[in-house]
Amino acid sequence: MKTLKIAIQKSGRLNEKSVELLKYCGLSFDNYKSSLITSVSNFPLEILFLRDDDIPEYVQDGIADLGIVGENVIQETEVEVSYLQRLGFGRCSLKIAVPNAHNFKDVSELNGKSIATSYPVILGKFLKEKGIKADIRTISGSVEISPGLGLSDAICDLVSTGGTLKSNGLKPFTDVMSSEAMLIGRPGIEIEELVKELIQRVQSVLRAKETKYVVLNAHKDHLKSIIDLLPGVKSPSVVSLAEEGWVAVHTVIPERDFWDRISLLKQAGAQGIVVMPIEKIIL
Ligand code: PRT
Ligand code: ZN
Repeated sequence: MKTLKIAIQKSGRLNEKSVELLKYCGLSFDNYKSSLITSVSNFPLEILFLRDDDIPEYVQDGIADLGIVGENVIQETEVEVSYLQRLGFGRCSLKIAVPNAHNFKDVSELNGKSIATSYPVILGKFLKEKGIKADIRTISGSVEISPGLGLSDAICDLVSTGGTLKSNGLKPFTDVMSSEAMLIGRPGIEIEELVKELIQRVQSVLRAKETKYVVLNAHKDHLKSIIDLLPGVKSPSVVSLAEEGWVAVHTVIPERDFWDRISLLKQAGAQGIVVMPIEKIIL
């Protein structure tokens, strides 16, 4: 049987979450920090550990069939790959930032200015779209210090908490792109059965992360108003309790409006609410 290869980041911001996702997919493998490649014992898959910058090209060229990497890196390397699944981690945005003292109001004010970045391709396209002629200075790291050193008027860099900008006396000016980790594949590979199986596993893990399993007790008199508050899946299951007139309701609740829904359920008469994480949801 064919063995697939997936490339993930060896170390850095996406490594831990990528390994965790593959483990949640039920894949069993050793994750030694020193190894560059490891085999999955219960699925025909090998995992390659690489620098994130190399992953898109490895996938495009077929050295790896699949990869997990930030959208920012994919777009910067301008490769032809299939976007198979957004993964919901490694979220950040690529922003142009300027020194706090600047009072820029409009992006057109970047005309004639210099902007330091490690993302010259993405920034170049953005500026072209906006009809702005600026001097892009490509540097590979510590972009945030360049205005302070007098090397550029502005920067274009990834931001997550905004702490790095703040501590360097910079403020965000305009968003260039938002990014998150993405499962990518060699173009056309998504029709292969093994790949379909893996994508299905990934999706079942992601669905589970977005949902909680909830069990609550209620008097039968409150059951209708409680059920009216629950999302329209096939659940809930309603089970009689030993105490006459009482039931236990089992259901799933989306993470995004979890607390609002729980408080409405309590107001409607729910008691003894137990909340559990879900490992997988297979449709
Ligand atoms: O060694 P390798 O080349 O594999 O890793 P790397 O050092 O190039 O990348 P790494 O591990 O730093 O980031 C991997 C991916 O994580 C990026 O390509 C993004 O898709 C994603 N990501 C998410 C981020 C951030 N958030 C992020 N905040 N990548 C970098 N940063 C940096 C940013 O460049 C800036 O220096 O963090 C700083 C800003 O963070 P805040 O929280 O202060 O705003
Ligand atoms: Zn990198």
